[in-house]
Amino acid sequence: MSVIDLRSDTVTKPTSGMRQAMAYAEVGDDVYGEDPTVNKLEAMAAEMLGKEAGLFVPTGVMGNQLSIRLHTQPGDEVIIESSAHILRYEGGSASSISGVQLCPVPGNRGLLSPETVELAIRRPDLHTPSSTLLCLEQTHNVGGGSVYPLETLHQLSDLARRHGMAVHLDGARLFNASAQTGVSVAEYAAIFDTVSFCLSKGLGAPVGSIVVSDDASIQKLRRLRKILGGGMRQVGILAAAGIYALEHHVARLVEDHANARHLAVLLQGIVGVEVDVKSVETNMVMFQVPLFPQATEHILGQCREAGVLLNAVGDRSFRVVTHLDVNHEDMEIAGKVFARVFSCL
Ligand code: TLP
Repeated sequence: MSVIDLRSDTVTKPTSGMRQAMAYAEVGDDVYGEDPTVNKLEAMAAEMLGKEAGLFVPTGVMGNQLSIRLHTQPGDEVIIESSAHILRYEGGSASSISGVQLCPVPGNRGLLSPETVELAIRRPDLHTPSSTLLCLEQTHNVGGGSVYPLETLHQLSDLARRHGMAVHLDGARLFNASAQTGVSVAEYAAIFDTVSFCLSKGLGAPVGSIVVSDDASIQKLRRLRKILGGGMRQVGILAAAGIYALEHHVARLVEDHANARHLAVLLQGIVGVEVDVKSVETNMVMFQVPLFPQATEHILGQCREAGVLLNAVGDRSFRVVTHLDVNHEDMEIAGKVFARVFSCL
């Protein structure tokens, strides 16, 4: 039985075209700056996002954490939405690596408003930490792939700058946002000092993220990456996958969004399933089955046995994510599996 893996868009496997590109990549020692394929990917990403330079890093976590380290001093406070990936899923690394504390601000589907951020920004005071960085997430993972309107991003960034703060974007899925709104990734990136985005999610590369910024910041980030053990050698083999992803897998993201919407509509037709179809903006669907008699683990097990993998995000609350390795027909099959599993409702 073939498995339909909807746990995350991180699960995709490289296509044969991508593997070919990896196999024939020109390589060199990237710590010496001599890997032509890495250099090409970094330049390409910087150009696409309209920034001076880019840095290839192994993971989205590293992209975020290097950026936090760049913008802060130990004891500073970082303002962040309370369900942000940096806060929930990065192992507390902002405090262990940068010695900062995170100030969680509640958002609506993960999206912050300027009014609530304004209240959270510390005013200069002997007693308090300094608010030096605002981190935003686009699209927002726990928010269900939600997308900030461009206007709100401008307002938040203007506000932060008025208070002398830097602004970082965890843009793990920035290309999904752009595919949904038609706003270019460069227009989004222009609002931020640093932007990290992932090649290994919707874009389908096996590994890698990029941080883009100005030349001076990327130089500092390159050193910080080395310090944290992220200086890689003949890594053009991986960068080639990233280049392939940027060349071949950006335009198709709208298909993932259509598949997610389709699955949400199928879920909506199942008695006892709570899903807000309107809130499905990109490649994620969040749904709940609050009255299901058995526990979350049981539901996951039932779906797994029927060949569908998904993740729980809370009690009887689930996330499904569409990506390169699933298609419209898989949505139909998954919809039928969910209907069967939840048929006792
Ligand atoms: N998200 C993963 C899990 O870690 C939850 C997923 O399956 O969605 N920023 C955002 C918004 C992310 O969603 C993720 C990964 C990261 C950063 C970290 O990326 P990696 O896994 O490459 O370190």
